[in-house]
Amino acid sequence: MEQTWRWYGPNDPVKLSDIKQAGATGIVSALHQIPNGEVWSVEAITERKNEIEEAGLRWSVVESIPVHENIKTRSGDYKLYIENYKASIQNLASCGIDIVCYNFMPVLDWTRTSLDFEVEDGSRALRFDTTAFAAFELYLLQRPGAVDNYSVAQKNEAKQYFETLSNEEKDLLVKTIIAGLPGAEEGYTLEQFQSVLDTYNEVDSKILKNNLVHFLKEIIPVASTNKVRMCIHPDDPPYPILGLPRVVSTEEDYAYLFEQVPDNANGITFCTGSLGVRADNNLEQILKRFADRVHFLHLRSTKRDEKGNFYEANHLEGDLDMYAIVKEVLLEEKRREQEGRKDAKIPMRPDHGHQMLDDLHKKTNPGYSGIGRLRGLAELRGLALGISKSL
Ligand code: CS2
Ligand code: MN
Repeated sequence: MEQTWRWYGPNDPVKLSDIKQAGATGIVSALHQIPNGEVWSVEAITERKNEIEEAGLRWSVVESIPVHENIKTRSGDYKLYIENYKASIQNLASCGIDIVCYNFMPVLDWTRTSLDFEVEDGSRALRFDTTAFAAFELYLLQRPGAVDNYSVAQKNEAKQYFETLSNEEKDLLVKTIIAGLPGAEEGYTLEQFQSVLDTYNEVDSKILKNNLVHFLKEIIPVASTNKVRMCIHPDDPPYPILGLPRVVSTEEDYAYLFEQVPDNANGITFCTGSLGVRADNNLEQILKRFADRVHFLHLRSTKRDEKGNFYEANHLEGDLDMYAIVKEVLLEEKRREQEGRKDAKIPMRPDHGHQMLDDLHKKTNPGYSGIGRLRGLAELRGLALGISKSL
């Protein structure tokens, strides 16, 4: 595996020199300053690339070129945005950057209800609490239709929880959910948020799936000709929320996308933390089935309970068997080597990490503090070394 690290660019509190000390060799980055839908110019790409290379690192993966909302709903200027997307892929290819991660989640990228959940050792993790989320949409957002998505018991529990919240806590919950986590390019106010949700009134999962396939049929041939591997990140959490459809959550979802657009440039960002939230997702099976199109790995773990709440666990703990996952990845890399594939080394990053030690007193990007990810990367690196010696 190529050890990589997500870097948000010059404003990231974690510097390229820190990343080097963490032992990563590859950088995962995006041009967050460019508004969604616009073309990434060769100049802007080159500037970022040079900065990374001057630090002795390599820009291995783009995460993400955001997909404009109009493409997801197939409305407005979606045709222009698709053309722009193709141009960005071509420009990246001309600069030698050939792996692009993206997602197709409506409105919100990854979603949590708490960014500072304290785990047993005193470090802080990101958490999704179903009751808090219900309280948000039932009583703060007051989304029409939300009442039909919950049982009487769930509504009562959400109401009780809501009544314990101070005004500051209410504001924080709203902010946590809709103000945009790092990597999500858009943040909203409550009013704006409801109006964006409304743009999906006519878009059910069948339509969203079609829109995704349509998008893939447009961009994958361009990626393929330019030798760029596209990798779609799964939904996080991997089930519908806010009455919005979700179409990249399960093995079947992926199977459908590859059946529709078989080119190997149509690949996966295998994010164990996202997929692992569903008890019915068999991660080892998904990985085995689609191994040859896993172009990028996000390794982390989550711990869920019977109510669907989950928090981000330490990388080698939680619900998933990281040993089995990493072993399967290393076997796939061996297969690729034997086939003479140039992409035998798959870029991997410790997806998120806990806020811990000195970082508890610093302003950090939620999930993307330095020390927690350093711990994650170190553990994963050791695990991989141990397994590879025994293969
Ligand atoms: C998140 C997302 O779980 C994750 O990786 O950090 O920001 C993710 O990177 C994007 O959804 C991928 O497009
Ligand atoms: Mn991820």
